[in-house]
Amino acid sequence: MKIVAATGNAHKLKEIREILGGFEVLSAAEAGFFGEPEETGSTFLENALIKARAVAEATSLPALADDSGLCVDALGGAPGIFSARFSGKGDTGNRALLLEKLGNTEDRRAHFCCAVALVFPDGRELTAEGRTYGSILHEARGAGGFGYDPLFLSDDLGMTFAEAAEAEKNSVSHRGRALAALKEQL
Ligand code: ITT
Repeated sequence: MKIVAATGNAHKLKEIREILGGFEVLSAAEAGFFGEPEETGSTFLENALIKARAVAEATSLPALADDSGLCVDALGGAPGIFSARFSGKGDTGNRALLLEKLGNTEDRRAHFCCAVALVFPDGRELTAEGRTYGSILHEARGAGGFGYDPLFLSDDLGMTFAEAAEAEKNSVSHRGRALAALKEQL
């Protein structure tokens, strides 16, 4: 089955392709979609549906969107759905702002959330969610992954997502778990 990944984030696309081995996953650009749907939802799931619906409608192909982010307990769940836009200065700025906001806070617990939506051109919709738990380090560790990965010490792996091999991260990540749940429905 051919699926279009409704994302402009190349790191997400790479992980989605690895996790969904067996499906042909086109990038949005490969499917001729260059828009950036506005994420006006108030939950990960609403935003995933907004992105997937826009791409399914424009390309007439099944479209898969991922809306995800980091929720930090001591920050009341922030940055949450605003994870990509937290500092306005990309991944490096986002990590710096997170460390600044946490300062020496002792409670460093956090989790990643991921909502995925698969929308078919005939209007059928499948959704699933995944979470993964860990804590925020005081400084970055590891060179892999993207976003907040170097600061996120995974409870499951005992290392940061940036220190983990790609397959290790995918086996316990919020994205891996959400897509596994979606695959079961398929
Ligand atoms: P699209 O909306 O085009 O898919 P985006 O990067 O804007 O791309 P989101 O709005 O879902 O996507 O924001 C996700 C942000 O959450 C991402 O930019 C990272 O900062 C963070 N994030 C999500 N999953 C992550 C992961 O596996 N590792 C590290 N950070 C992650």
